[in-house]
Amino acid sequence: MKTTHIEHIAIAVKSLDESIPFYENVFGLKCYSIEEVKEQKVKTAFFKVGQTKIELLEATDPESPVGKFIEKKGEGLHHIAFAVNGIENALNEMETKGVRLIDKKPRKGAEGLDIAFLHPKSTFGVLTEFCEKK
Ligand code: CMX
Repeated sequence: MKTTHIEHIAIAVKSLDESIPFYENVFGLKCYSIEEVKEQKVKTAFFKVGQTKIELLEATDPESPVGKFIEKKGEGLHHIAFAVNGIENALNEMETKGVRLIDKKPRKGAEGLDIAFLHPKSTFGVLTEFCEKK
């Protein structure tokens, strides 16, 4: 498996309307895209820092993964996403190595990327995503 870089770091927030101005006015970053990912019941906002993106996540439903996360843990770091070459092979390799997969097959995520999640219980407590731009 070939991991090329950190594609994004995702932060769960209660409100994009509150957090976007903070990232722009306090950290001096520019939000270049806001996108709803209906399947994940989430609204996303993206910022670029070099090659890596910051993704802010606001739940559109309290029963969604991000809604439940905020209810349980509050706002904060939600997941880290690695860009990989050959996402299907990477998932097969993870399964062979005993890593618990949330997604056995890649699906479409924000920005049209193929994405798949690994369960935080088998990655030292960090929800981990693989991404590939096809
Ligand atoms: N990071 C670390 N641990 C997490 C976590 C996260 N983001 N979300 C949940 N957990 C922990 C829970 O705290 C819980 O731990 P304990 O049992 O020690 O309390 C454990 O994982 C299982 O949690 P759960 O409540 O039983 O299960 P959930 O129904 O909350 O599901 C998870 C957890 C990770 C399987 C689910 O959130 C998921 O499928 N995530 C992948 C999809 C996703 O996160 N989508 C949103 C982002 C989409 C995008 O970026 O486009």
